[in-house]
Amino acid sequence: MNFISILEKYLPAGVSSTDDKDVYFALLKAVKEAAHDKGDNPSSNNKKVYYISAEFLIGKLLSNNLINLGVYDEVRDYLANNGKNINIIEELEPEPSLGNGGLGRLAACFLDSMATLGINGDGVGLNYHYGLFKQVFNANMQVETPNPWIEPISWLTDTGVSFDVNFNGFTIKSKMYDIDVTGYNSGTNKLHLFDCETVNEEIVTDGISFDKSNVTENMTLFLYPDDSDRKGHLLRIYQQYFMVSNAAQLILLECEQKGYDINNLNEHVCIQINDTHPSMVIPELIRLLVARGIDTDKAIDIVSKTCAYTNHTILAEALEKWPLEYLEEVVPHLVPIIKDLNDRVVSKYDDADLHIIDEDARVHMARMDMHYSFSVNGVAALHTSILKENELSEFYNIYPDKFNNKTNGITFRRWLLHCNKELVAWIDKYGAGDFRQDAEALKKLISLTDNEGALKELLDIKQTKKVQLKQYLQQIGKATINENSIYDIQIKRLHEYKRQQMNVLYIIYKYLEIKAGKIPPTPITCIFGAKAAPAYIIAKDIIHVILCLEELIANDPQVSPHLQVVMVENYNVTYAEKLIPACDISEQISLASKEASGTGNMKFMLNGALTLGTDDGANVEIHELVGADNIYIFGESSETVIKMYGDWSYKAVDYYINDEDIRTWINFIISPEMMKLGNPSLLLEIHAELIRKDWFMTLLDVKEYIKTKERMFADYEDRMAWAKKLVVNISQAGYFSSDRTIAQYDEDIWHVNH
Ligand code: 26Q
Repeated sequence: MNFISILEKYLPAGVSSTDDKDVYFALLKAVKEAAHDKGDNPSSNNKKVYYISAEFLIGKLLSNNLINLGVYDEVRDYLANNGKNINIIEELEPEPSLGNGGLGRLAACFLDSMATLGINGDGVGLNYHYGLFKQVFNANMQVETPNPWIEPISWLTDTGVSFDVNFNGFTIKSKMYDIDVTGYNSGTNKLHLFDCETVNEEIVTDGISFDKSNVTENMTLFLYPDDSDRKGHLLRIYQQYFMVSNAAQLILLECEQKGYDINNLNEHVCIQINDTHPSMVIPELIRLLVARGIDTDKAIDIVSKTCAYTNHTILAEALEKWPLEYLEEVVPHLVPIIKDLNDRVVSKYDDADLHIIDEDARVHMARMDMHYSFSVNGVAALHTSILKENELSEFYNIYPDKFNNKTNGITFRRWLLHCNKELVAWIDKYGAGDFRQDAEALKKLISLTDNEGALKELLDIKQTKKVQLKQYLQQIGKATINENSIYDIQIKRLHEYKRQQMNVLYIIYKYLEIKAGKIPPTPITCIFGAKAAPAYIIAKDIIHVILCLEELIANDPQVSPHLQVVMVENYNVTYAEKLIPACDISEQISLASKEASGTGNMKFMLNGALTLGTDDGANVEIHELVGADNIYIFGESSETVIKMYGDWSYKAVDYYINDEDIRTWINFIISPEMMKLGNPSLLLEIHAELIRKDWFMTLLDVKEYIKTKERMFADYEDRMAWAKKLVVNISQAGYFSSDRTIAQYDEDIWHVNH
């Protein structure tokens, strides 16, 4: 049946006399029906991949699904002919916040690409009712509130599937909900989100507070609740085990239903472990196999051939290490298995860095993954080489064949077809429309660097997207920005290593320049979007400084025509879809060696923004692809940075003492004008942090950063030269399609279609 006929079934009163929200619900139901009608991706090779992840930052699903089903234009026109605007209807969909940032968004892009490539593969995660949190600003500070997203009619389908998950002396029954993952011109896959029967939304009081020890009621309320204390840590372990026990039981159930012999599990199943959050799937699956009569050695062997691990970070503090005592309290039945896994390692290797359980009785989850998986991958070339040579070198030495790189990617359905239809029309006009099937077809655009007409059109498209963003920010009452300014954008999780604080120092520098009468030729709008983890004090301080600067500058008539700061509230996927196409300058300024890959960098490049960045993560690969003339790279190299950590040679205070400019900028944070606007103790805290600690070496790179940014602004003035650089970036962006990434996962790791 054609899509409009399906839709009309759900609109008994006709579109024009149905209110917009009900039109949205009708569209949702029609999409679900069409997704079902398309059928599942077939199981070729009798093998299936399960992508287990604590985060799936899926964003709104309506438009994406309409695009993937190939009916977007038809639906838009049908609605328009009946007096409805698809953009307004899209806005009515609540966005789930089932992720923090890159890792969760990557998982969502991967689901889209797996479905598109016809790979039989599902996602498995948790159905957090309130997601991460919704960010609200109050008195220039972040306040966390719940982000409810599940409406009576939603993308979730209750499957009726339920498993018992046993904890220490009690059992929780799960409920499995599915979300359809509609591939682009292909079959449908599933995202399985597990919930618990006894979850109780009522226990949340006062923002995002709740009784952390009431596990039967709180299990699936929030993603990563405040883990600053013991109860928070225990809850994370409860959630993780709940996720992986359900995943393991589902996997075995599906194998049994298909009549597979679980002795050959690895021939039928590949489990991709997304960071260490699902690592307990290893001992859990061993436990379940042993319970089905397989002997322990064999069970360990099967599981090791079934699991593959992806590492997303080299920050030591983000590598999970759980005290054995916590595991004893939450999952005592896994402890003997983990100890056995460790004993096998200890009997083979003396090197304590290889042991799963360390001398302080902490369980290193990543080490368990590396010993008992067949594949270990990093997420960008530089990241993987740092893992091999530095962070995980002991493991690389014993398992060289397990290590491999899979440079991240993004789905072009959401990050081009959906968010930038104007640019798509331009790409089509110039003959690169094949990018829909083959992202590398964008390379055909390279000849346009000599086509003045095409270059002008590209600049016009950018202008259109800038105006659209301006209108949106105005409409929601956030800010009035100048569409004739340069849009300089940094949107990502708030973290010191990403160095939003360095961008802050630039703004202070520029503010003081303008005060001194040095007016930039084109005004500058600095846009930020970021959530800070609720217990991450310094990150919250940085948000505070940004918001205070926003207010200070907005109220300064001498500066505000030339410089504006806007920090958007509750930055999320939907916001990204509006910000990225409007951007001129993409800020990717992490301390070299610290950003595993980055994926925002790829989205900006694809949408015609130039990167201002360090040679870090996938920036390195962007740099190689576009060449030094088409990217703005600054800062110390990853080798130098790694060396400086090794010999403790970085001392922030020396920069503060020896460099008058740096001292001026940092002191501005606690200037009378800032102290009057902000909370003095928070401003003093971040001021002291930058001088005394600055663990991520802001002051090392700040001067070169400012110099490079100034060069970039000067280059912006030559509009045609700038447009040429945009063309080079867009034409080289094909490599960063997640279709390429997923094809590589399948060829090298999963072997589902290959
Ligand atoms: C760990 C322990 C305790 C509590 C929380 C965590 C935790 C939570 C979230 C650790 C890590 C994360 C998220 C990490 C993340 O988003 N990493 C990003 O992954 C992207 C996809 O590979 C990369 O592009 C980014 O470079 C990387 O930062």
